Amino acid sequence: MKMKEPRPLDGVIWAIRRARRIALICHVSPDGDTIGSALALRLGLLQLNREVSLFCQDRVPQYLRFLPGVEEFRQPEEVAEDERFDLALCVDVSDATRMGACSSLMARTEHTAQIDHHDTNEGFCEENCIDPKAPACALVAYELLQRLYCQITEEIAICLAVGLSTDTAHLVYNSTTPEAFRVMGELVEAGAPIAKVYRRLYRERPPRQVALLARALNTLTYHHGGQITSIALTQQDFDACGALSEDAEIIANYGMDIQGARMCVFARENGKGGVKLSLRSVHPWQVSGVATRFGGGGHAQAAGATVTLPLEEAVQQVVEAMKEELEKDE
Ligand SMILES: [Mn+2]
Repeated sequence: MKMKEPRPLDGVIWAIRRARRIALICHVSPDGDTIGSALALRLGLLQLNREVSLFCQDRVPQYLRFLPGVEEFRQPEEVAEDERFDLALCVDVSDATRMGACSSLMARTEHTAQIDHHDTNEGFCEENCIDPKAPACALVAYELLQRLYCQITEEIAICLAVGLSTDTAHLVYNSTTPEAFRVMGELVEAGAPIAKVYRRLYRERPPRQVALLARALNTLTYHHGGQITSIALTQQDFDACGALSEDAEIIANYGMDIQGARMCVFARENGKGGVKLSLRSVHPWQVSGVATRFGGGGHAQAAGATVTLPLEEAVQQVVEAMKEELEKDE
């Protein structure tokens, strides 16, 4: 009899079945997908009477702190001297360096496994379930929880809905599969408050973030007949608003929301003498090549880099590079 191909999740399920103490690890600069998926897994694994620890190198951003269990997150340096784990399970971590300081936990653990959806993931754990077709890691987490016969409670549903919403911009990106809609439907059935998720993730903002956005829009500049736009914020802008670095995440897209814009750059002083660049483009134009020129990288339509140049100089150089990129196609 021919052996059936092992399902990609089988190895991860086996690793969980034989583990008692499990450490869930999120990626640096955490987003809703890594945090939501890990929180959902924690709740599911608690149903299976596992001891679960949650780790992330960076603090969970404010806008995700409404999620159940979020207060359980620890930074790797908070781990007790004698703490050991049977399994480290990485969640939405595209490569080992994306764990940041959490990689130190790997030395305290017997086995390693991961679930992820980045097609660049080369499988750095013993057991790897990587589904590049999944628009969010939350979809893989959902399947895993079902395969473990966990009950999808209202709390689990809200965590997974946040993960799925984050990576698909509430189910509107090109990557959104019919499966993603079906799963979101099931999560809503399980009690995920989809309107609340939408408001918390995309509408509601602290006043300091609105103040920063106002300053950002004041710097909006059109280049190359409006095909390129730029936004630039100084450290002084952040200080004046009492804004945090995470408050700037939403700004990059505004340069892209303008009719006729094909590429945009959002540049901000990073407080360490450098400038952080966020680049965006409208399909089919690509900014990954521009990012590479400045020592960065990323996706075709969303990329970034950090440079050591004065703010204005940085913007000028990126705009020049973008012009060259656009002229290639003309
Ligand atoms: Mn993700």
